[in-house]
Amino acid sequence: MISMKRRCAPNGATKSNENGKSKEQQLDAFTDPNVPLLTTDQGLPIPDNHNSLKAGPRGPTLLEDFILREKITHFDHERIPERVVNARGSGAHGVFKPYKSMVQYTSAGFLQDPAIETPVFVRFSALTGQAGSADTVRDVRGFAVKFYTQQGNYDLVGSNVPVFYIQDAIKFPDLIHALKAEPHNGMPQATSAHDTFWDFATLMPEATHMLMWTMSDRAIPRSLRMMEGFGVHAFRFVNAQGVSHFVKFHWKPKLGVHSLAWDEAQKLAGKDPDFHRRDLWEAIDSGNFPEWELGVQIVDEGKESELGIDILDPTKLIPESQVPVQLIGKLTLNRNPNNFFAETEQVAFHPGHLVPGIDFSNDPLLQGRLFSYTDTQLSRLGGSNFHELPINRGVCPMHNFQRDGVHRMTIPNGRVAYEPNTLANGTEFRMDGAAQGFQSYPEQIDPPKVRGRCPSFDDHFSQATLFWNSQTKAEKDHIVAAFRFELSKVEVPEIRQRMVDNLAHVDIKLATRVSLSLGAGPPDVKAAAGRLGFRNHRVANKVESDRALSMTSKAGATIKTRKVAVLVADGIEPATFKQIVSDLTRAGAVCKVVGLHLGTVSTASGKQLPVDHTFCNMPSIMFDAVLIPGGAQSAAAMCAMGSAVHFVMEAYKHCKTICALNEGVQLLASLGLTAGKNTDLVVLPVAGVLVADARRVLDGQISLDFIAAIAQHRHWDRTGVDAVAA
Ligand code: HDE
Repeated sequence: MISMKRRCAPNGATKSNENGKSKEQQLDAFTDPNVPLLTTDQGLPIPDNHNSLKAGPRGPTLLEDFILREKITHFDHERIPERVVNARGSGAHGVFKPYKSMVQYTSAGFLQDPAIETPVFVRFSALTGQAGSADTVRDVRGFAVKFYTQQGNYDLVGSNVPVFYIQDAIKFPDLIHALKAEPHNGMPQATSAHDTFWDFATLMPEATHMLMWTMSDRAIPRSLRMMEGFGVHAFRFVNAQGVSHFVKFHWKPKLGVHSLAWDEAQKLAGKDPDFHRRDLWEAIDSGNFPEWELGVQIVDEGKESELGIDILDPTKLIPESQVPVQLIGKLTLNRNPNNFFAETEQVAFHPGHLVPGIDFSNDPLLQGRLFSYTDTQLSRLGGSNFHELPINRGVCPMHNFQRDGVHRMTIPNGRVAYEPNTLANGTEFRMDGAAQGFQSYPEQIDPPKVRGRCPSFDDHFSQATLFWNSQTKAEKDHIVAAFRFELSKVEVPEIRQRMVDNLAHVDIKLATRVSLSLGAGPPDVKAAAGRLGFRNHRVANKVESDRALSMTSKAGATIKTRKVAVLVADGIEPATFKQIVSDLTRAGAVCKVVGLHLGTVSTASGKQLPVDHTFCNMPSIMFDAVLIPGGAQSAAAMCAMGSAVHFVMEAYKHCKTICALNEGVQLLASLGLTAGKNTDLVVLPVAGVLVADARRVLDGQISLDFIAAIAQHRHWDRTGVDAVAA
């Protein structure tokens, strides 16, 4: 039996630098060799791929044209059902390496030794929309990682929000039906801003904590590379001695956690629906490999009751200030897929793909997921052999007597497809309850059978309040604005009122601010508490606020891969900006010259400067910062160009860093940021708006200031942005 003969070290770990390569080599064997010749599926060379077989040059096409029929038939069946949730996604290959051995806590082979490099495939996704929906919609993002370990595939199928909307799997179909496009008219696409979602969410107060997250900027990430990931549920680490600890998983991005502005996200959905996919692809393609550190919060078995929450409740998190996150390894995405369909679309994750040393908790949401993920592949990938698709194959030997089924690819040997047997290779495999392979944690369970929920799940608001208390002023403003936006799309006033009343249990100021723009009545705590389904046995939070819940605590301080637009027109003065561009590039930013048209612009000294993009095809929403160089003629020309003025106003509105040099400051006049005229122009001090004359450019100070300002990502506390008409 192959399973008895695996050539791997105890724990299944093979110490070799080749581990990381093993998946790549395996995929190579399945990759199209690009034969320079067109053939049929059977390998018959095709004589002519432009003309079908006809009865005469002007006659009807013949049914016997098997080449035409084969091609059209294959085309007719190109589509498979998209994922029922998380349909919109982007993937990449990479590797994971632990920083240290976790042997104290888990026997998982891939976490035993820093020398072990495990290949991974990661798929990021958005929960709500269809496969063709826009990337930048307000939504929770999926963060699914498949580790191809020497003990089998381990899938960590998480998201960028540490909690979920519901507590029990039985409500998942209801949640998704309420969230997705409404069934009668198929609208709206990829957004929760409609009646059915808020109808459901307001009747399910347990959703309130996650609503706070999805109404926050976490739900509109600047980049998939700049968001945290969470395993959400409590899992178990189990060591070789059988000792179990609860564990919550985190992914911490090396680039910091950053978001878009809501107005920007909505515009991007139209101007570049592939914004996140493109950003991930381009970063990997240019060698800027995204990295995350794997973090764990470990809780001793038996001590979970001291947390003040029920660790099995997926609507709760463990504050990092209560149980610090230990960083235990690093994930690097270093290769784009060769083929979107074969890899990103056909990859099949499953929270039940475990390795020895990692086990489940009894979280009732997780328990339901354990059924769903294999079941859904039967219709999505067409049968029970989806594990044989190249992207889903493990890199260690696999053997069992599961047999046949649609699209079986492996060819089993011999007459034996059962166990125990003596007819195969003479070895009888019989290990009832033996101590090898995966061992389920032998948790003591002696329960009555109940269809119900534990009262310890009845606290629905305390962590929503904790989240609110942990936000900065700007973050709170954005949450209020998001609630107002979403609820203003809700047509039934009673639903809007219900949400306002529920929010009163989170924070009365929040509820009042939301109610004001909705024409709703004042928040009514009692009305909310009187409604069916309302269960609030509020517990006191162990911490009042937690800095880790605010994105500002995770900003990072790098400008690597940040995009900077250099605005140009004829008459531009290159001497003023070339040094800055080279300083920014050295710091890792990507600078692009943007003008009215492609081709070149003439500089003040009559040279030609190539233009990368136009104001139209790469508007400000596709950049992180703007540089307006000097040059009297170019500044005057851009001031007269609506598209250039709009570019600057929009970047300003979205709180981006803007740096204007010499005469370039004239472009800030349209923002009302200046006083005086021409040479006497004075720019009023505003967060993230930098101006410089030739002297400051030469001494290099402006480059340093510009880099520091871009590294802050956005200047969210910039005042008066609502007054900007862009
Ligand atoms: Fe999923 N989920 N889910 N989910 N989920 C799927 O599996 C499901 C849940 C998550 O990139 C489906 O292969 C149920 C929580 C991600 O391919 C499906 C329940 C979290 C992905 C399914 C949940 C997730 C999925 C659809 C409640 C965050 C995309 C296609 C009991 C921790 C994986 C598929 C990828 C995908 C079911 C709840 C994350 C239908 C029944 C909570 C990231 O099986």
